[in-house]
Amino acid sequence: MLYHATQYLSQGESYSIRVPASTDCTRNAYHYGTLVKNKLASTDLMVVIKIGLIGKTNTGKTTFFNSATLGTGEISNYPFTTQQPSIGNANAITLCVHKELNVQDNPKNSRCLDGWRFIPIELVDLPGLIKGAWKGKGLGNQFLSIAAQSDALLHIVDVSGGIDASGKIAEPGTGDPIADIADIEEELVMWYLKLLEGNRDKISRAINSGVEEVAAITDIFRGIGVREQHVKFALEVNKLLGVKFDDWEPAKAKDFSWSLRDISKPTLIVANKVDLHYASENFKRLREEYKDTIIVPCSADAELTLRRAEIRGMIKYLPGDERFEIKDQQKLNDKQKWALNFIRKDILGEYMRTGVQFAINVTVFKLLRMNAVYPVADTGKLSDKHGNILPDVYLMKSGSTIEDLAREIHTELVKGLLYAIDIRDGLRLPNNYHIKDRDILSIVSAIKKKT
Ligand SMILES: Nc1nc2c(ncn2[C@@H]2O[C@H](COP(=O)(O)OP(=O)(O)O)[C@@H](O)[C@H]2O)c(=O)[nH]1
Ligand SMILES: [Mg+2]
Repeated sequence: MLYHATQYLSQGESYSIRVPASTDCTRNAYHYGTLVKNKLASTDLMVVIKIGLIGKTNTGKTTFFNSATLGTGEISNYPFTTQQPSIGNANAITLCVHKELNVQDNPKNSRCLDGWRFIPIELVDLPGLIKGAWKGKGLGNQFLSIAAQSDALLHIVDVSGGIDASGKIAEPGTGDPIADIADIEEELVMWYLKLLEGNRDKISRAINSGVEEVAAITDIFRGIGVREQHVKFALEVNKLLGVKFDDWEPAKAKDFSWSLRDISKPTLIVANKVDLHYASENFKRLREEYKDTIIVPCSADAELTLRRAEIRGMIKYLPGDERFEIKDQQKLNDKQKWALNFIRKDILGEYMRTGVQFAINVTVFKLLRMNAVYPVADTGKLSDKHGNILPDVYLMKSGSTIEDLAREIHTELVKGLLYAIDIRDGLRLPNNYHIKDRDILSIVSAIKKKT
């Protein structure tokens, strides 16, 4: 049986996303990161995390993208099939601190729903990668370059084996998701290798003129998020430290590229289409094969169904939830009832959740090791200088300090930075204190108190 719930809840609607204009102006501010930055954040320096969706054609990337971005704003001119990358706004969701503090919040750079904070992130939907993309096939270079500029990647795979090796829809059970993952990985690694090999002379020249090897190699990859520590680590694991760059064997260069891709671009595998036959067997095989990788079982189609039903007022559902409530059974036709029942029993019952929101949360909080931190200016009211309570939440990488936070909020703030106050216990925290998840902090600066 081919389950396809969205068809029952989206009659008369095309796949292109047009969300009803919202009265909440912040909702319309989504679409591109610059917009998010300009309209949502109260500061000019907020970093928005970018997550790229990669995978073969027909694995469900666009369905994942549509479900994760539905309800977060309008995406204009959205094509039926993806010819070019689309950027949309999704959210990382974390328990809001307002309940613990027993206050009513006025979120500014995020939203708070039922006690959960929705923190904007960017999702990039890329067209399916084809074999030979690294050689420039099918606009391969452009797509790989956009993928490489993401902070992390979600590798979407059809875990039902419902596509063939070239990405054409096939009978579930006939395709091989494990080989599909390897094919896409190969494209990415080859692309890193191509950048390295294509710049051999440049790297050699730099090293010969006195630039350190690590710096010379990092320079080539800097535009795609590679940092010196990534290069150093990739050299180390391949025992290339101390080996002269000009003497690298081709096979070693490929191993190095593989490590560099792995280290610099955290990736999570999304085992999509768990609602189809053969998915659970393949999912087990996938887990065996990729023991060191986080794999999230997912039904993007089910998430799209639930979010659409939510928007139409049929059900009460928060993205990522383990349950939903039907508001009025009378208003549903038999097929809609059947679809929702199927999701409740076979997806939420089996896998706890549809996996879309979970995959995003795991990427942000586990893979990228982000901590959610709430800066406030007024330690008594827990507000900014305009009286908005718990207005902003920042995602800060694990290891970030008070000084990093001050810099993120405003460059001026860091100049006269004195210390921060931990709102929970009133303690003064030194500028090198490592921020923890859900910290609520007030930064004290001699120059100006900005937040
Ligand atoms: N059964 C099922 N079908 C899905 C799911 N996600 C996507 N599809 C279907 O797979 C096909 C390809 O999806 P699409 O999102 O366009 O894939 P893309 O080429 O990777 O962007 C479409 O017919 C989708 O409806 C899912 O979770 N379950
Ligand atoms: Mg697509």
